[in-house]
Amino acid sequence: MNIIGNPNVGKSTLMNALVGENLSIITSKVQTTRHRILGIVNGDDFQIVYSDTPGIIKNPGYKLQEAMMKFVETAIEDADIFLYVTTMDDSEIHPDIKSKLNKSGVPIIIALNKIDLSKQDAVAAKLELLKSDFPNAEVLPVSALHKFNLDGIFKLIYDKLPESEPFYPKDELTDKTMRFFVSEIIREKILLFYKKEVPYSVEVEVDMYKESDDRIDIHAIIYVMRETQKGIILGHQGRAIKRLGTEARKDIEEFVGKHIFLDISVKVKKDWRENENMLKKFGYQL
Ligand SMILES: Nc1nc2c(ncn2[C@@H]2O[C@H](COP(=O)(O)OP(=O)(O)OP(=O)(O)O)[C@@H](O)[C@H]2O)c(=O)[nH]1
Ligand SMILES: [Mg+2]
Repeated sequence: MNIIGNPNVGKSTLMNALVGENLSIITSKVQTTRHRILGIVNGDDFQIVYSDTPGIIKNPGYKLQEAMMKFVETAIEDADIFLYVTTMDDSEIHPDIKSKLNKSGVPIIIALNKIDLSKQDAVAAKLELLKSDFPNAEVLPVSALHKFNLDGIFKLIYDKLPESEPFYPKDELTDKTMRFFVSEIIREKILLFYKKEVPYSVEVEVDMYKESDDRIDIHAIIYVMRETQKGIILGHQGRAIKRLGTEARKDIEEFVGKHIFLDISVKVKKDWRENENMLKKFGYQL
């Protein structure tokens, strides 16, 4: 059940709502999601493996973006159902993606998201257009944010699920580790609190995660590309990073349900976005 679409259309919001957990981070900025993140839902007689992906970047500008698009390519190849997400004001569907989906022979569901922002007439016209783009698809208006018509999406998916043994154990929620989710929560705060190119110049690594009975000690490293960006992340007298740490800690505590000690360092790693070894270390495939 692979979710794909252009940046910022609400793919992650939709996956989280369908899974019922905040697995993917969500912000109003494009390119929030950088990885492929699985969310697994189990019922008595079914297992749905949702796969959130980065938004499609038409012309990747650096290796990190190429690696993000690798995740999209893989998701196009291994889907047994597509959930293509778009909105009223979304840019054109990438022609290659459109033809790949249409030729795949795999069931396609199109979610026209954010319809809470639009008039009904306009929505109806857009649904018709989408039907002509994807003749074999089921097209559905939804609002991931307001949880409108998500049962409609679920029913369509359930009907189209292939017969198969479950891929994952029934108590598994995702394929990602706690370290990954902690680093994502920190990156979400960076997307929220810093402007312009800063969030796109940053990667977060959790290099220590030590759990004891009553608390978890975590150390994270924020990698930036330049010395000036380090100064911006730290802020005047370290105020910016203090706020970042406080807000991230609250969310991590909520996510893991335990008391957290969070320590964050900032390191300059010149042009890490182009560095294959660094990208591999951060979990990207090239
Ligand atoms: N009004 C409205 N806003 C929505 C809806 N769904 C998502 N959003 C908002 O759209 C923005 C982007 O949402 P995301 O879920 O991060 O979008 P995405 O497609 O995963 O974005 P990338 O990971 O950057 O490709 C956020 O500000 C969401 O709150 C919706 O149904 N209605
Ligand atoms: Mg996303």
